[in-house]
Amino acid sequence: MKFKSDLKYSAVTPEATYLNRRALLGGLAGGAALGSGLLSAAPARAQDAPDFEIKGFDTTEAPNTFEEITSYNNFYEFGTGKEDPARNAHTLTTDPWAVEIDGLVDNPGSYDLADILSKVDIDERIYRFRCVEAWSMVIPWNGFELNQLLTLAGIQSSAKYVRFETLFRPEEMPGQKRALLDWPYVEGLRLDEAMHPLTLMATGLYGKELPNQNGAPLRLVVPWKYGFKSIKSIVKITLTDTQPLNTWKSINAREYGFYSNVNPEVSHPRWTQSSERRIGGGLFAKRLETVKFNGYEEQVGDLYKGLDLTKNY
Ligand SMILES: Nc1nc2c(c(=O)[nH]1)N[C@H]1C(S)=C(S)[C@@H](COP(=O)(O)O)O[C@H]1N2
Ligand SMILES: [Mo]
Repeated sequence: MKFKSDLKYSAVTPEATYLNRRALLGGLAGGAALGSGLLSAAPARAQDAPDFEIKGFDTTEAPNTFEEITSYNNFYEFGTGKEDPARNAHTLTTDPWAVEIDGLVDNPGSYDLADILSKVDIDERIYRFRCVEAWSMVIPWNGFELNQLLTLAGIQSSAKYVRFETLFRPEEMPGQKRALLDWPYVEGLRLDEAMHPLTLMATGLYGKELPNQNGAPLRLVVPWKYGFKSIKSIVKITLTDTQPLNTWKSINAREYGFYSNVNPEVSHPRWTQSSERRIGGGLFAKRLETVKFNGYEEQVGDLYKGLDLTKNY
């Protein structure tokens, strides 16, 4: 795998110092000024600083802990409880893994994950993550921009949307033995959303291999959209000219749309989307205000010029 920058310590340093070093490196020209005294300062919790900035690709907020990110999950293939995926997902075989790419591409076929990883640039991205259920986290992902993979596949000019499918393997995914959802889980993006540099194919977090409960070995991350758009354990990608029907919209189109951009102004029919609970904040933490496009309006607002976001929710 190639790394975009040579200032990547995450793979070789423990998580605690990684966070501090990364925060420091953001404000320094190089790594020379790193001192052990500075490194020992604990990062502030998000609740201490409800204001945030997006610098480059990263949010300035403190990430959630590895423990929080890997123990509170939505992955219905392993059960509907937040703790079910961490308990059950160890049964999933993630190696070997291949992704079938078909539809409106010049180079359709089965792409071996190891082969994909040898051709893309792995980056680190600290993204805000907002579930439609109104909880949120800050997650340091590792992964590559989806546009790199789609470019390898050769996008044909008639392609307008990208459809994604999760693995269907009920022997290893016990939730798929029940008719909870119409399996396999399906998601979709408009092609310009899929090509946006923020749209990530995650392969890891905190510099470690992606844990199964987070969608190993390959999952989508679209930080300005509700979490259900970020489909896990992807085995199929199809370029199409028609809008794909995503799983949650197929179940309840009144509550879950195709776009699902984070939007405090458009309530879910059963709850407000104007605020959110940051995981790890504790029982008495103040709810945070939800921000349009989850804080990424400057980067992605132009994609939706002229679109009625109330109708296209
Ligand atoms: N295949 C699949 N992908 C999925 C889901 C799922 O149940 N199955 N849940 C979605 C929802 S609702 C959310 S909020 C995120 C959760 O990601 P995380 O567990 O890594 O935080 O995954 C999304 N991707
Ligand atoms: Mo979600």
